[in-house]
Amino acid sequence: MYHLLTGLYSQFTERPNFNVLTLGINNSGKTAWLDKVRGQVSKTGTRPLQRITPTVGQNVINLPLSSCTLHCWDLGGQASLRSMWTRYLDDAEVLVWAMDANDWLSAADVPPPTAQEKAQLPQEYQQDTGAPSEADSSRRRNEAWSVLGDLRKNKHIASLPFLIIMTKIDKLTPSQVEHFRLSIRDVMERKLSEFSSDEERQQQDGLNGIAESGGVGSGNVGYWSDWHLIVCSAATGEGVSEFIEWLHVRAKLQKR
Ligand SMILES: Nc1nc2c(ncn2[C@@H]2O[C@H](COP(=O)(O)OP(=O)(O)OP(=O)(O)O)[C@@H](O)[C@H]2O)c(=O)[nH]1
Ligand SMILES: [Mg+2]
Repeated sequence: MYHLLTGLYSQFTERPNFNVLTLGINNSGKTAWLDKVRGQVSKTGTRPLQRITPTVGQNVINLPLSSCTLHCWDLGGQASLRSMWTRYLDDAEVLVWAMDANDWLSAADVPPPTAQEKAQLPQEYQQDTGAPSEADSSRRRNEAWSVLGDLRKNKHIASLPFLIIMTKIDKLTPSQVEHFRLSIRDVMERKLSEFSSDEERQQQDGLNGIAESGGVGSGNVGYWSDWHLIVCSAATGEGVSEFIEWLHVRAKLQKR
């Protein structure tokens, strides 16, 4: 009887989990970001950024909120580890995709900082060597987008609410951040619509083929209509409230 009652009690009092799958290529800032969010939600400290090492395997971060627990999976993003992601896809209820904002500056037409603006940055970002070269950034942008395109082929993933986090904005000057905020959403909108156009084309090709063969077609055109973008920093905590709020609303919609 005691066990029955305690079982019933915990069934009615336990907060349901909302599974947040956090992915992105290596060095995109997933672990540092989730550590910052955890630190702010639980009001405990965070690890110094220099002590965050590449993830080999997975981290699980539970963020208890009023109506649910955000159960965040943070998986290693190195190329050799990405095949492991497939094990988590089916149980995901939202996809968070991390990218380093510094890799997207030229794509968002953000001008380089003036010498005066640069002098206001923390010492370690003032040398030119601190910023990634355009060749590196371009390679990482293409890699991130191609990996995301592969993920989108999974129909369950493509049907989920989708949150892009643009990390490490503390490395930018205030005017760069302002510029970035103004233009990056349009850049992403355009990039995401390219996925839809490709899929539409494929669906159309499929339908043409079907018309000839008499079969039934399928496609995932129009997915990721519920998407959002947050610019954030694990160094300053910028974006933490927006991140929690956006996820909490999605969790409440799904769990009611
Ligand atoms: N300045 C600054 N550095 C950051 C920030 N976030 C992460 N970093 C640094 O970037 C490096 C990579 O961050 P991680 O959080 O390990 O990146 P990850 O995406 O988890 O990488 P993998 O685990 O390899 O997939 C770390 O050494 C951090 O010190 C940030 O917001 N600001
Ligand atoms: Mg990591």
